[in-house]
Amino acid sequence: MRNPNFLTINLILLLVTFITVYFLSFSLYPIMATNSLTTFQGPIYENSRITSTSNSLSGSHGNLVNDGSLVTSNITNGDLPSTEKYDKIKNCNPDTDKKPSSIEYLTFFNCGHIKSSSTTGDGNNQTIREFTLIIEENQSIPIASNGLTFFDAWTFNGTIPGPTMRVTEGDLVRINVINSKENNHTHSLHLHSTHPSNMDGVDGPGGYIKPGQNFTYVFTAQPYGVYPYHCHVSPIDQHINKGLYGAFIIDPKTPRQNMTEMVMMMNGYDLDYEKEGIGPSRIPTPQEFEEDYMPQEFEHGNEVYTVNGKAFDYVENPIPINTNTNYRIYLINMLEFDQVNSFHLHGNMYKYYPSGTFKEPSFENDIVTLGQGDRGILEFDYPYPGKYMFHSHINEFSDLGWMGLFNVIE
Ligand SMILES: [Cu+2]
Repeated sequence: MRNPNFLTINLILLLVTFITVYFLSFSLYPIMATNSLTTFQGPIYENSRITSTSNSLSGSHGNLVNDGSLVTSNITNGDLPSTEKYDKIKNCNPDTDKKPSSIEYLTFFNCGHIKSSSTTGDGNNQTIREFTLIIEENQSIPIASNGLTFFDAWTFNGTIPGPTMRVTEGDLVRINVINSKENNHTHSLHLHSTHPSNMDGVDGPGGYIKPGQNFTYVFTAQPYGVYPYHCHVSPIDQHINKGLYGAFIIDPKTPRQNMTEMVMMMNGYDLDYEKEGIGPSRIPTPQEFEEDYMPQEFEHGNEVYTVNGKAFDYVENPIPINTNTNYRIYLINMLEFDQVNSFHLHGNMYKYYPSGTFKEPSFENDIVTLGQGDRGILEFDYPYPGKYMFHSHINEFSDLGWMGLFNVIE
């Protein structure tokens, strides 16, 4: 006969297991429900018929800087604006197919198509934003006001830099990247910010979009800040040098102080990338010298430096701004082949927020030096009218195009 204690212990164990499973199923339910909203839709591996954007460049260099006063913002913590109201505050441009000129690019924010709102597990609404990026090779892009053209450029939606995508922290973002079937190279979209590995544009299907294929990157936007995006297919420096990059802004749920905003992306062009050969990387060791071995590496260098893609454009078209008015610049450095770049403002100081991920400025200065991919937010207002330069404080870069002017009007 079996020990009755043994039976009792078994019964108790069975009861404890049952109770645990029962309560676990309830506690996991909201998590599962939330995850279903961010479930990856999966790539669409079919030859998409690409309809190229037919909007021509407007060529308008008129009144381009928004006065930032479309909507009066009196928002405090806990009083969040509606998606529609916030998009107006952000100066979102409804014409998401438009290819802005480098002048228009300053204030051209693409906030995507809002599909619908979903309710998350915590009962809050989640805004869903959809973007389409079409990669095209063999593009001719004007890169200086003297008519200099970058032939065989590669673009996101036909411009260098690509469109400035703008979302709010917590939004569900879907970016469909289409690699045009006329292209000859594999590409990807690598976004900075926080997201799952399979949405990083490096590993898996999202890291290798072949010509004629597309991939939809899906993630919840976090944390707020200013970020670069770029293609991450090797050789990465070539895919970036060709033009595959742009700005990505995640706005905080509680809006920053309302002011006129601009994007400035610092870049460069190595126009003879293909022709550049190998050069000595270091002095050979005595043994290498004896063996007639010369250590070598590829060397590349930029011939043109710009902010927003076109050399000297803001010298010939100074940016009109007003005295005693607040301005904000989202600044990103996407310069390849040079270790650093910088932004120097004349006749003024600015508050600087590294990466834009904190609401208090880290310092006040008239120069900031950035490495490749680094970025931040500048805020300033001018007390005195007149023309003021802004440029790289590396004079080689400013002489080769990275220079502009603010025309401050009383
Ligand atoms: Cu690429």
